[in-house]
Amino acid sequence: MLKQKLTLPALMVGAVLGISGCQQESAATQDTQAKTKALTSADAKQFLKDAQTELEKLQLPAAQAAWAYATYINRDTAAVSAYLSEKLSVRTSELAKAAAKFNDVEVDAGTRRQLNLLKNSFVLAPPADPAKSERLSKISSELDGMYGKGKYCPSEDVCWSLGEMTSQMASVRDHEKLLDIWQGWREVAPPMKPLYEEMVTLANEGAMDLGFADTSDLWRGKYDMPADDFAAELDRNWNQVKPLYEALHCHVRAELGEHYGTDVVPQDEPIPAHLLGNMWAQTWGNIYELVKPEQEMQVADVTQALEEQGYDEIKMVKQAESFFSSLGFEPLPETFWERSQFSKPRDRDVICHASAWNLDDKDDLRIKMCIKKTGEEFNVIHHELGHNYYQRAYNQQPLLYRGSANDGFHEAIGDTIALSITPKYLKQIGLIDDIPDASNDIGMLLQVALDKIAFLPFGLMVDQWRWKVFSGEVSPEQYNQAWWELREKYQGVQAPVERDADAFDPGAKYHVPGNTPYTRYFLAHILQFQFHKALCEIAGDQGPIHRCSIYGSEKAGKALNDMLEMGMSKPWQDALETMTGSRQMDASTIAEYFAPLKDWLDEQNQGRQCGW
Ligand code: X8Z
Ligand code: ZN
Repeated sequence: MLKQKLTLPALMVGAVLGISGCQQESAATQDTQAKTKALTSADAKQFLKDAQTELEKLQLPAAQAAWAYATYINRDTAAVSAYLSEKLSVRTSELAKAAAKFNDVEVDAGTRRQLNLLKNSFVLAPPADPAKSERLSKISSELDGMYGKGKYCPSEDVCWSLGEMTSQMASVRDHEKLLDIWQGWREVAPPMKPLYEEMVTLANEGAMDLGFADTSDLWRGKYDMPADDFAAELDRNWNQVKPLYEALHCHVRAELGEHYGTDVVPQDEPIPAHLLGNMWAQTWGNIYELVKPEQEMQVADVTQALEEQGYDEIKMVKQAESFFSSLGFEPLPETFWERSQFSKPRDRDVICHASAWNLDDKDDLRIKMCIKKTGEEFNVIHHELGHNYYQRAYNQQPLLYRGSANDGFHEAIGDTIALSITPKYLKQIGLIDDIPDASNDIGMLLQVALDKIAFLPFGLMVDQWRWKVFSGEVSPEQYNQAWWELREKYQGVQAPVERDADAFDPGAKYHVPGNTPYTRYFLAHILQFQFHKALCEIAGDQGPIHRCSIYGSEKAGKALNDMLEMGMSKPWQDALETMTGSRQMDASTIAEYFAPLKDWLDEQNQGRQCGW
């Protein structure tokens, strides 16, 4: 993930955490002085300048402490990281409140935007009461650590990390074993539940202090449009792709029924969540072999190719870097290679969930991963580097503009590049020998759809749940039930066994204890196809978009960079228009990309009972 807490994203280091009572003078003093005379636009500009200088100083140590904690979870790194994040968070909140003094002052659009961004920058806003903001900071850091340290011990002398269980979920085909792993990992979550409840209350208090109705209102208010209009935009895009998702679901359920038996996979119910090749049933590409077309199809096996070509973790990252270089981006700095975490350390707990970091808003870029040598992880590496190149592209902007146009853009860049990992590209870099001809396209499209289309309803439902939790529509007693209702409604996936009364299954997904908003990934899965299409056109690719690779096109690279450099200086609609010519997020490119697959799925599904 983009460590959204770390860039102004950097402001959000503090956003999640908080300290109080910090006595920095500047803005507060100015406020008092300013009261005596009418405020002007020049005052607002000066206020923003001072605020950004001050926050910049608080960010670097907070980011360094957060890195130390994430790559070495222990008591001391937890304490230091929580402390420094809180300092930054509380100061940001004080400044955001002080910014309200300019509400009625006439200022230019850019100044107004920066004043608003200051207020909107939080993920979890700290309450004004110092004891409470300190508590919020500690809970947030503890939840992160609980997830990072999580493991499942099926017997006394065997314990599995999440990474090990992830590999098993991908490859094991015995449904009882899968169920054991699925349930075992979820034991990490019940102890999180009381902390999560407390956190929701504290964060809502912080949000209300800033003038938001609750944390959901804060989260939905970051999209350059009224919160309710944004929610409607999500629905509109989801409805555009739903027929394709439903067709994919129908086919996959039928094939799983063939494999496991219809007593395990009833044909008129949601699919049991442990059979889809992924711990959260969020991407299904790992069960391609179970659902592939009967007719023999040549589909590139990147995992196998990486192994055959002797790729190690570093070589995988270098290969991803060279894609960006081929577009005209500068190579990553030497410090990236020295300071990143590429592999899982053997001697300590770390947060393995992939993330990209920008510590100093200059050149201290890093990724933190526990890379496994698979095609799936090769894509994740591109995803993470997309964050790093974005961070570097906007580092000339003022602090408050150092972020992506909206958070979906940040998540979409690396994925856009990864859509260009087509057979044509794999041949160019020597990973495969032959490009399969068009008669194999259904195989390739199905493989991509199992990851990208299957993901969409998951990408949507996680925050549908959190928004209800933050707004109080779902109470703590209903947390788990509400989670599964949404899983069924959107994904057509169900819990494979009845869940215990104390189960807290949302806590077993990184972004919930990690407090990373999730709608961004839904947006990214729509946007990346729009970006890919636009860049393919700019690159002059003549073929169908699912076969296009922009590798080597400096023209496409320039167009991409023009958008990245804007950071969040303009509404996201402007950034989108710059590169694609459109001002709307729109799923019709997805329909175009997968059109041949949709026809094929509809054929397969004839006579089948679809839906749940
Ligand atoms: O968390 C991530 C990235 C880091 S921003 C690896 N993703 C989501 C997830 O793993 O749940 C990428 C796609 C969805
Ligand atoms: Zn990400």
